[in-house]
Parts: sequence; C-alpha cells; structure tokens
Amino acid sequence: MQEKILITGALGQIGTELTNRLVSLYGKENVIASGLERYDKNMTTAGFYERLDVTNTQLLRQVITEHQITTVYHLASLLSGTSEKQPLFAWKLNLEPLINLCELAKEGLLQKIFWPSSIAVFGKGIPKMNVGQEVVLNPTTVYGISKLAGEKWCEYYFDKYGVDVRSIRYPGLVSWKTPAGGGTTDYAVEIFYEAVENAKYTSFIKEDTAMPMLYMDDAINATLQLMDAPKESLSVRTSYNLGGMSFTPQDLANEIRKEIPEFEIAYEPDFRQAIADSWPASIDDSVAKKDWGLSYEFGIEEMAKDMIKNLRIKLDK
Ligand code: AKB
Repeated sequence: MQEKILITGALGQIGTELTNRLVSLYGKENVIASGLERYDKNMTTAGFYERLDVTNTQLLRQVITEHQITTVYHLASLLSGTSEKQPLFAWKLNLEPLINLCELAKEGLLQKIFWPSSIAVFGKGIPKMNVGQEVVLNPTTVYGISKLAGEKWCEYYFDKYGVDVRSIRYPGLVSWKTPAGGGTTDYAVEIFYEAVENAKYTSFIKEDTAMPMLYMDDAINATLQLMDAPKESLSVRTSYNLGGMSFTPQDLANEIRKEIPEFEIAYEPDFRQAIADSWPASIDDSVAKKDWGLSYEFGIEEMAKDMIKNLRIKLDK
C-alpha cells in the first residue's frame, strides 16, 4: 500500500526539514503538510497543505480520511519555555491530539505515528551524566510533564491495541533553515544568527551549563531510521533516548571563534536556566543504537562550520 504522510507542525524547526526529506523519499503527491498558517505557495515543498489546528479533532479526522493518510509525523507542540507561560494550553496541545491520533490508529485509519518526546522528561534528582533509558523520570516543567504523560500514552496504545506509535526523546536541535521557538536549548541556534550578523551574543543560559544537543541532519536521519525499523526490533514503546553531543555555551562560543575570531559572548541567565538545570548534561542512547542502528555524522566542530557557512549565505553576510 502506498504510504501517504501527514506532518503536523510542518512549518516549524523540525517540520520544514522533515517535510523536505519525506518529499524526496515519497514524492510530493504523497506528502501533506499542515500548520496553523494560511497557505502561501512558497511555504512548503509538500504536494498539499492543510490549514489545521490539531486540537480540532473533527478536522484532524477529516484531513486523515480525505487524504487516506497512512502515517502521521505529529510535530505540533509547545516547547519548554513557552509551556511555562501557558501551562494549561501546553497540556492540551501537547497531549490531546496525540491521544486522538492513537484513537484513529486504533480504529484502523492510520498505520504508523511518530511523536517527539524530549530530554525534558528526566527532571530533578536524576544523575546529570550519561543518563540511561530506564531511569526514574521526574520532570518539573509543564513541558516535561506533558512529554512524560505522552510517552505513557504511546506505550499504553501499543500494549493494549497494538498501535504502532514510535518516539524519540530529542535533545536540543540546532539548525539554520527554520529558527526554533520557545525552547530552552534555543540559545544554541540564536547564538549562530547573532554571531554571523553582529559577532556578539548574550546567552540566557550560563556559560558552564551542558545540555545534550543534536544537529538537524542527524535528527532527521534518526527519525527516518526509527520509522523504517522493523516493528519486532523495537524494545522501547515509550520513547528512545537520543544523546547526540553535549556542550556548554562556552564550548560553543569557542567553536564559533574558530570561524569568527572577534565573536564575543555575555551571560544573562533568565527563567530558562532553572529548566536547563533540571535536565541532564548527557544521555546514554545505546538502546537506540542496538535496536535500530542510531548513528551520528555531526560533532560540535562540523556543526558549527556548517551552521556558519549556511547562515552566511542565508543572511547574505
Ligand atoms: C526545548 O528546549 O524545549 C526543546 C527540547 C529539548 O525539547 N528543544
């Protein structure tokens, strides 16, 4: 059966790049992008665009039925910083559409769902370094609580109804095509824009706070690898740990100075510092490596070079 793919949050940081890759793999006629924005012909490479508020259950069902969707990459979500400002809406947006999609899969309308979780599930009291797949989860942010609950719903629908929903705990994602928005790890994207445009940046995260991070190319590869893996090889039905690399704002500034020697950085931590302090500094992703062959191409050095090269072109600098 021909795969027909719907992406929610298709115009966001992950959505834009994932849509491009899915179009190159499945053809634009089989990829349907969706988002809250009004349609504009330059906004997506997908063959179709649906203006869709994912909390509108009726409309979500209608889009899935009309396009005979088989697979949904459900990316629409509020990130950690924004969720703290709108906790009840974050709970609604981050959970309800996921459960509704699982219901549609249970009815047989969908075959596969991808849903992103986050390193935000770990939280307070958990060791900082090399945090394993099976540790006690203790999130203290609204975002982390919603992601933990979502993971348990994924596992529940798989165990009880065989719904094939797959998930990754993304670390901070760094990319140049579409800016991130509302996350705690977003400093690692903003810093590059400011470095290329103004050769200086004020970080809202302290200089020595390490967090797990991943370059977008590796994130997209990992997502597609997980979705292609045979069902039988998957031992985790909550969400897979994914570590990428681990670095601090200071490490990143040092890397940027190799390309932009005059780059200056200052530190003015805000409310997102407390969120970062509750997250791990590095993650053990050996289970994903074993189950579906997770691997990475980008370290901090390759990432910084690629970001600066592409942003210089994008920003005409
Ligand atoms: C955020 O900072 O909120 C996200 C995440 C790590 O899930 N990038």
